[in-house]
Amino acid sequence: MGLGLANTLSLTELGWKPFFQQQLTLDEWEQVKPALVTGQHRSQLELLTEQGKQILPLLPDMPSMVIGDWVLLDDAGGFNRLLDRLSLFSRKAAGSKVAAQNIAANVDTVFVVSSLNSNFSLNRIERYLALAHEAGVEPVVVLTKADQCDDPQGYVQQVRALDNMLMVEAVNGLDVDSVSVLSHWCGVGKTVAFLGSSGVGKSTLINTLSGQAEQETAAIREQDSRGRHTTTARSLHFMPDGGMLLDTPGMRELQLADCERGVEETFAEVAELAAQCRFSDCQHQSEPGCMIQKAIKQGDLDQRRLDNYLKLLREQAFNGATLAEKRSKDRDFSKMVRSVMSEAQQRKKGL
Ligand SMILES: Nc1nc2c(ncn2[C@@H]2O[C@H](COP(=O)(O)OP(=O)(O)OP(=O)(O)O)[C@@H](O)[C@H]2O)c(=O)[nH]1
Ligand SMILES: [Mg+2]
Ligand SMILES: [Zn+2]
Repeated sequence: MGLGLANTLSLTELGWKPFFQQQLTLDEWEQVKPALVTGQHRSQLELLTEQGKQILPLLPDMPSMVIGDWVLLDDAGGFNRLLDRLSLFSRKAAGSKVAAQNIAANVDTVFVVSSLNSNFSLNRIERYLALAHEAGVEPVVVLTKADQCDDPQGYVQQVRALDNMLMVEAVNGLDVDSVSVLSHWCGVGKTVAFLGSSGVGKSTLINTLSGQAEQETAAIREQDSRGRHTTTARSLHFMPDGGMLLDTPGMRELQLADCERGVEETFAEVAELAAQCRFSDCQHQSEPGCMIQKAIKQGDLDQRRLDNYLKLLREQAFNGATLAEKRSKDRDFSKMVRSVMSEAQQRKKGL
């Protein structure tokens, strides 16, 4: 984290907004101190208040907190409570683990970073867009390594064709002038999260935008254009003129869970067509009166986009159901533990 300025930042510069202020009573405002979560470790959080850095040891009865969260501290610097969030990014934890994983809270903009090499994928970009829309955060698609690509504008057009309201920029992440098109989103008190696969140049962008070589970066593998997971933890960086940049490790797999609204919003024109199909349970394959198949035949909709829409809808529903089942099993288990314990207590008391 950029230490230089961080010690003297005001609450507004740290991203404090009326939405958070409104959650405090007048008494609280006099007695407690707001603190921003800037780093996460297994047993403690790094916080930043107007007075500077502070460590908060984690205790079992605290709620789960994530970078970008605002918490209130009491006089002694102890945890008082977590404030409601403006936005929250979460995904299904990687691998076979059945759990939701929070990525960041209270982010203003997400840069969906993708490089202009053989690793470019519209399907993957749509996946990240669904996550951003679900979180209620404005996405900007940032296409890196424009300097290594023959036709960056061709790719910009491809991404823009997904949604003509979408913001898309092609940049050379190593060049200060080139990345200046992104500074619009990185103003005072604003937080931008960088999401994307390993090796696409998230940390490189953060170094160039913040004018510091804070984050380690590493060359990608030649044969498949993929990165080596150089960044291993999320971290918040401060820009010289204000603004916070959240670096994240490249995700090996981004699985969506409980993300229906985000998928529908990302594929708004497909969802609109689906609503006009003759049958309300249309599978959009070969049913008569299917408006989606009609649009594909007329060349108005890509088969790829339909396939990805259906895939992401199925995936988020499946993962959502798995998580719900796990939660209900956990609840049953803790209920059972509680009842066994109270039986044991009653036996002890000779009841
Ligand atoms: N030519 C060129 N190289 C770039 C650009 N952006 C990043 N690179 C290079 O790509 C490699 C990977 O960049 P990183 O910034 O480490 O990628 P990352 O997204 O942070 O990767 P992880 O930390 O593994 O998730 C480095 O060698 C960078 O110098 C760019 O716009 N142009
Ligand atoms: Mg990195
Ligand atoms: Zn249909």
